[in-house]
Amino acid sequence: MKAHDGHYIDGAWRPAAGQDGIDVVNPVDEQVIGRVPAGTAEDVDQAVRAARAALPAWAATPPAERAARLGALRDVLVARKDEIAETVTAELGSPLKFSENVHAAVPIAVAGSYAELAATYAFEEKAGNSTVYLEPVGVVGAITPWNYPLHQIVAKVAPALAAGCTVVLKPAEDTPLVAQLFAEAVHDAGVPAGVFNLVTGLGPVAGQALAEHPGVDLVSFTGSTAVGRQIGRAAGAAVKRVALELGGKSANVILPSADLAKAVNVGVANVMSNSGQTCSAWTRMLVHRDQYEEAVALAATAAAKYGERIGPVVNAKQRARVRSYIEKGVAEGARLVAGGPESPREQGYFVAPTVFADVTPEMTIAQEEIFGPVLSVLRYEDEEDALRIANGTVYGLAGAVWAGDEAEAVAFARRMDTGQVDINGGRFNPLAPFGGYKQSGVGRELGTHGLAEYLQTKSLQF
Ligand code: TXE
Repeated sequence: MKAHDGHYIDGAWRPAAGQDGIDVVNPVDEQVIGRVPAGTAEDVDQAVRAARAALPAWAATPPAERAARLGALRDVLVARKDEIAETVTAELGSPLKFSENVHAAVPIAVAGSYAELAATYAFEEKAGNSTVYLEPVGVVGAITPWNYPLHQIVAKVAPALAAGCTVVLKPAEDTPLVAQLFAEAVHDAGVPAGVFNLVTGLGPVAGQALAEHPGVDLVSFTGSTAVGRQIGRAAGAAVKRVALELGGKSANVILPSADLAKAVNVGVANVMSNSGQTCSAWTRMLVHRDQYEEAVALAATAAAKYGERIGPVVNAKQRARVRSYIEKGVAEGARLVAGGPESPREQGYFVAPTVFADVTPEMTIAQEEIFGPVLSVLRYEDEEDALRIANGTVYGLAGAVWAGDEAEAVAFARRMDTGQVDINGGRFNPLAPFGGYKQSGVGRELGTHGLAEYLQTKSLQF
C-alpha cells in the first residue's frame, strides 16, 4: 500500500529526523503492507512548533471560513471513501463491507457535523453585564488508537479545527496508513500549513514526547487506561488541559418485558462487530433468571453464526491478551457456550466469537475490558439486582436497556452510571456526546460538548 516515508509538518511531507521505521502488518495474512517512519522527539518538536506558529492566524480565522475548510475536508473524504475502506481493511483486517459502512462512513458524518457546527455555534455569549468569548485552547496533541482508526482521528481533529485550535496528531502504530491518507485530505481541503500536522511513531517515544511537550496546551487521548492515567498525571503536573477516552465494560440490560430474541441478537452483534474492539461494546449481557437459559441458547446460536466473518483482532499481542481472558473465564468457572481460546485459523490474528454463561459479577471477565469478540451473560434476580450489577464496575462508558415500554427502559437508563445508553437498540448519532463516567475517562467527544472541550472562556464585564 502507498505509504509516505516522512511526517506531514507545516503543510508538506518532511523527511523524518531518525532512520527507524514501523512495519504495517495486515492482520488477516500477517504480511507487511507498508512502512512508515517511527517519529522521534525531534519530529514532534518540529510539528509542535509548526502548530504554534499557525495558531494565531487560524484562531483569528472567521468560524465560517473554518467551517468551509471542514466542509471541503468532508468532501475529500467522501471522494476517497473507497480508498479509506480499503486502507482500514488492509491495516486493521476488518471485512470490507464493515470498513465501508462504519470505518469510512462514520468519520464522514462526524466531519460533516463539525462543518455545520462551526458555522452555527455561538462563539460569543451574553451573561448579564458580561460578554463571554469562547476562544480556542491552543495547540492540541491528539493521540489515537487503532480500533476505529479514522473515526478516532476525526472525532478529535474536526472539533479542534472548528474551535480554532491547531493540531499535532500521533496515530496508533498499527494503523498509520489511514492517518497519512487523512493528512492528504486535510491538505487537499485547503487547510492552511501548520494547522494540522502528523507524526507517526511509537507510543512511548513519539506519543510521550507529544503528551509532555510544553508547547501543547491540551492533550486529547483515546486508548488504554494505563496510558491514560500516565498522560493524566503528566498533564496535571504541567497544569494543562486533558481529555481521556478510556476503556469500558458496558452492560446490556434486558428487562423481562423486552423482545428477548431481538435484544439478544442485537446484543451479540454489538459485541462481535469490529471483532469486539469497541470501547463502548455491550460486553456484559444481563438477563432475568427466568429467561436466562433461553437467552444463553439464543446467544450461543447467534455467536456461532459469525464464524470468521468478523475478521481478526489487530495484532498478535491483542490476540494473546484476548485468549488469556478466555482462559481465565474458564479457570474462574464460567461456562463456555460458544467459541473458546483456540484460533479458528492457522494464519491471521483470529479469535472465535465466544460466549460465556454462568458469569458472576466479580469474575475477571465481568470486570476487565477484554477488547475481543467475547460476551459474558450474567443472571439477575430483580431490577435492583440488575442495576447493582450494571453499575458494579470501575467503568461507565456506554450501555443498553431493552424493555417492552420505552418509558420503563428510560427510567432504568437514568439510574445507570454511564455516559451513553441505547434504548431498545438505539442508532448512532454523531451529535450525541460520547464519553465516560467513572474511570472510563474525562471529557466528551462529538457534538457541541465535543467542541466545548477545545474552547476556553474569556469574559469581559461592562
Ligand atoms: O493501547 P495504548 P493498546 C484498550 C483495550 C486494549 C488495550 C491495549 O483494552 O486491549 O487498551 O491497547 C499511544 N505516551 N484500548 O496497547 O497503548 C499508542 O501509540 C503517549 C481501548 O493499543 O493505550 C496509541 O497511539 N502515548 C481504547 C495510543 O496511545 C502512548 C482503544 C493507544 O495505545 C504511550 C485502544 C505513552 N506512553 C485500546 N503508550 C478505546 N478507549 O477505545 C502508548 N501510546
